Amino acid sequence: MIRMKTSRVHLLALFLMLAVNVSAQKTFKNPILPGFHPDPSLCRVGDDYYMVTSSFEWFPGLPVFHSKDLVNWEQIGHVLNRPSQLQMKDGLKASWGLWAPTIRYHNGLYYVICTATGCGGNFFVTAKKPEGPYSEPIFIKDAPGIDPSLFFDDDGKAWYCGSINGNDKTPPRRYPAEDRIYIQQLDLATGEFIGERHIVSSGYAINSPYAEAPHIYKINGKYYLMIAEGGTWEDHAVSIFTADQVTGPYTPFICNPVLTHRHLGNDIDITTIGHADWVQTQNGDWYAVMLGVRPVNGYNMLGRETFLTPISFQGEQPIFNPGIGRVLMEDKFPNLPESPVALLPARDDFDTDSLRFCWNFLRTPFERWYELKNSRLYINLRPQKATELVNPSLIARRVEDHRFKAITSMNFKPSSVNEEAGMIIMQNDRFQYRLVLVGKGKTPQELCLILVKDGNEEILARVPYKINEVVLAVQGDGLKYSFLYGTSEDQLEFLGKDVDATVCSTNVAKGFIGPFVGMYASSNGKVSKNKAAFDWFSYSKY
Ligand code: 6LW
Repeated sequence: MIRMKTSRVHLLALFLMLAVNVSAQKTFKNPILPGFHPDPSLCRVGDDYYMVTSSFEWFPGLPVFHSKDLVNWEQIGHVLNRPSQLQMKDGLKASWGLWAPTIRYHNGLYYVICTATGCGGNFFVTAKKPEGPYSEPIFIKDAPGIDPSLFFDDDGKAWYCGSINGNDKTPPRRYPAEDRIYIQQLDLATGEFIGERHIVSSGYAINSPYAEAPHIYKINGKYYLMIAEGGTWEDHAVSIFTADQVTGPYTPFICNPVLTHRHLGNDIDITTIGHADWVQTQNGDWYAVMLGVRPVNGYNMLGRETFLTPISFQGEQPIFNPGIGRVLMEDKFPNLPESPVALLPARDDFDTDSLRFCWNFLRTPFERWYELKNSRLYINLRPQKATELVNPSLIARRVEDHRFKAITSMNFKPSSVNEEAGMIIMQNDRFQYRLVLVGKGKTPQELCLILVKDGNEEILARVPYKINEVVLAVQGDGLKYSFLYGTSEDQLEFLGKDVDATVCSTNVAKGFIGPFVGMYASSNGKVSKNKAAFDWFSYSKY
């Protein structure tokens, strides 16, 4: 009897110990940057971490984030926020623009190197502070290809490492989509290469398409080359090579690819894992960031997002998420002081002097067609349309959640039949929904839900709407969007219920970006002096 009691006490003690242990096991949730944030690159300066991601044809270019714990990130600016730095002119194709930046810190300067696809090529900029201001771009002469990165060696030399298309000057591709990684010394003062170009890899796997996203590191005297291969979708993977000299030869690791989800099938929580960069914490631990997709029935509804996973070195060999070997939706919190960031309210009342960092324009706005005044955002109607490859009067933010609600309150009096203003949710010029108040011609002023699919415009629903104040909303739920309107937030009616949201998926729209939701105004080819006034815009997940 007594013995039993003792063993019960022991059991209870053990249970309590376990419970304490379990509760002490702090975790974090992936993705660490939800919504369209592909091609992450990060660096550590002291106890601070800085990260940049691709922004393609959206302006300002390359958001910069700061974190103290690798989990909680706050946007502190953009690398390219002046039109002089980034000339994304009319005609620049959807999904072109800024691809795959790398951020590094060296001798008191932050360096960001990137490709301006279709608008200048490979360039770098520098800044004294991570949030900027960054310099005007220095375009690198005779640097073909994409995905540039910089490596500073101990002897002070700077090395460019990039991906070159196998058709481009180098001998032709031996198999479809064979790309190569090259390394060449770079003169940072002139943007000119020095010495020979070294082709160091075309991927680990034989027949591996798209060797890209290279980064070089030096650890304990050894050079590590980390690359992505397999292409940026479900076959994506990370491979690692080492060398004794920066220019190679680089030997692939035996356990390549060191990280991929390609063997897990497409019916899992995270696919497409690849394009990684890593960092050592001030405590000696290693972490990698990389892009991934949270699919819904195989559809990529949010674009490629940024994920975090631990690494531990087994001798010279980095093991990504040891014992697990894949990126998890929830994982052990890094051994760093948890530092939550102050979240901005979901609703933007437009009572600031400049737009919040979350807002973006399509291509470079070379003229000022919006104004923040009296706690309102005024958007001028211009002839440019959201269905053209231009800089339309459109201000939008990333959709970051599978279940979300975006609402705005607008005041707009269309003065002719070609005028429209309202809400837009879009991938690009050819795939979008617009919920807009349109002008009065022979018919009364009306609210229209317009679908643009493969460039073809169709009015899905319309309703006469005589007042000039309107609340517009889009609600996302997995593969469906619902569109609502009304005179106030609590009196909304459906104009379209559960319509097909896959129109705004990357699978259907193609390209490399994710969906954006925002405000839009156009006079559709005609000159206009009219404006639409937005009182507030709110975005939240539910
Ligand atoms: C990026 C490259 C890629 O430059 O996609 O397919 C490009 N691979 O790494 C855009 O993110």
